[in-house]
Amino acid sequence: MKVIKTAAFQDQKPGTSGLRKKVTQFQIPHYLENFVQSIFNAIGDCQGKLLVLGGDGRYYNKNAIQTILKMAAANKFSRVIVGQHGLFSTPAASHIIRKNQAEGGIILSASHNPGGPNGDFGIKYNTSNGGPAPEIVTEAIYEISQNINEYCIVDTENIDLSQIATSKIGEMTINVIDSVQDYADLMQHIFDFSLIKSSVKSGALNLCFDAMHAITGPYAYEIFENRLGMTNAVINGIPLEDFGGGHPDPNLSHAEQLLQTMKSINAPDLGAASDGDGDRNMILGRNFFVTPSDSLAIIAANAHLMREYRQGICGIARSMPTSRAADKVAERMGIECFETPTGWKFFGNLLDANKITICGEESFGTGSDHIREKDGIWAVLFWLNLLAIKKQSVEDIVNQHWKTYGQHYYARHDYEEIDIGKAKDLMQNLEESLTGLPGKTFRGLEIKEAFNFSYTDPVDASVAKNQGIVITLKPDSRIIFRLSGTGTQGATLRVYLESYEPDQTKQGLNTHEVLVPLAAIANDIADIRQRTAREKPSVIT
Ligand code: VG1
Ligand code: CO
Repeated sequence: MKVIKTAAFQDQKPGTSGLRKKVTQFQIPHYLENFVQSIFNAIGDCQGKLLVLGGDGRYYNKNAIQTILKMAAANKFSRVIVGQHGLFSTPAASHIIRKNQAEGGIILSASHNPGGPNGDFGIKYNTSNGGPAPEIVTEAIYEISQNINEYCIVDTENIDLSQIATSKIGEMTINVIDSVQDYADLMQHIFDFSLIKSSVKSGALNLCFDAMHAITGPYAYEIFENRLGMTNAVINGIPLEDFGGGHPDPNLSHAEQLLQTMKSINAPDLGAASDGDGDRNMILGRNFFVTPSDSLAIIAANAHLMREYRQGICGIARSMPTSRAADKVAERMGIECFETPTGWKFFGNLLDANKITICGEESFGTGSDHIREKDGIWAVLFWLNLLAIKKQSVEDIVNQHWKTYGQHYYARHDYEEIDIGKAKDLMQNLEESLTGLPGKTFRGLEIKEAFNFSYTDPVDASVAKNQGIVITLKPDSRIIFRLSGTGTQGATLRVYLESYEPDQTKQGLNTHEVLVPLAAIANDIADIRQRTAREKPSVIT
């Protein structure tokens, strides 16, 4: 074992979901090691403990895995469970941590950010409940990283991760396990595979799943093709270190091929895609897009039809910028709907305390209490199971939902890679204007409230401040502004627009057109174009 002297880096502050930086940054000597040692120091005594380790297979995954294994041995972990080839999707890692009652897990991923030598890399620590470390833990890691001056590592050969086998570094056992099996079994336990299978067999149900050359490929082949018999359901299923040069973000801008398929004459009943690390999902019907916020609400409204949730759900949670479609479902069910800050880490306490069963975010994330991460394939299976039960099209299911609950027109406008100083000024300016806004009318719509969202966790009373600027307008619209916490270049301004429409005759219109006035008001209030020097958003989802 070697103790290596190091100098601290001052920029290792985890964001919305772990530490994300350019690969080139992680390649700076000691950069990765410093952060990993900071995680281990935050855990405290690692002696005798079990760690789960895996990543989404992006460029630098292989190098980082070897380093972390050698550091885990030096820090006296008794055992590490690693996915074969160093791979785990984020939801699979969450499940493995829970199933094996591990101390925690390290997930290597920058999720939906592009990969490759010039792309992004990331590292995230999950605690024993299988969920992303809460802020109190990420803050502790960050603090340690700012003063770290040494780390420990065992000087040894690289470990062979290509075979399912058990090996050792000194005293520490390394179990290389199948990355897919346990997760696929969990899915089979939750959903009615025989029902889905018989619908598929009768020709009444088919799927196109776009793995975007990311981690879900192997999971999708095993679950959709092998276990459910959906031949040729998976496209872009071979994981690549640079995701084939693409942007592994399942949305209308990046899942081009899938979109074309869903617009074609032979479109399957369900189209879906997942992101780099497999926790996101996009749901499409034939020539029809389901907003993630609607998907969350529909999943919540229909959960009781699934075997796993047949007792009903105990509560729902959504992140603040997510549309309030889920709130309408909760209201009718007489259960609570919690509004949390952006990021899955805020759902953990609610799930652990049995306050919620279903949760989700507008950013293509849905999940339940089966694990402590959002889960892309779970969401696709939910929809498959729902289609098999309802024998209706995706579009009909959504239309019916709107008739019952009303429609929340919704879009997110992202201004990516803008100047950090300008982005901060914009937010600062907005913040300062808040008190003067209520009562004012913009383009015929009166502002009701204007505030900076802060959250008090109902379980441990921890407080998260400055989580985004919320503007509510009469009769029932919202505009939300926040800066992204996952980007690695400049700043990304996210503007979320939502307008509620209970009138059935005004539902199903073109979302973009319906939201034009709100987008204009957002610009009036925040002076976006002027301040960002951008004519329009870089991405609309
Ligand atoms: C984004 C999304 C957020 C999500 C996070 C991690 O964060 O908005 O809802 O939880 O990514 O998802 P931000 O701070 O950039 O808005 V993933 O699939 O990238 O781990
Ligand atoms: Co992700």
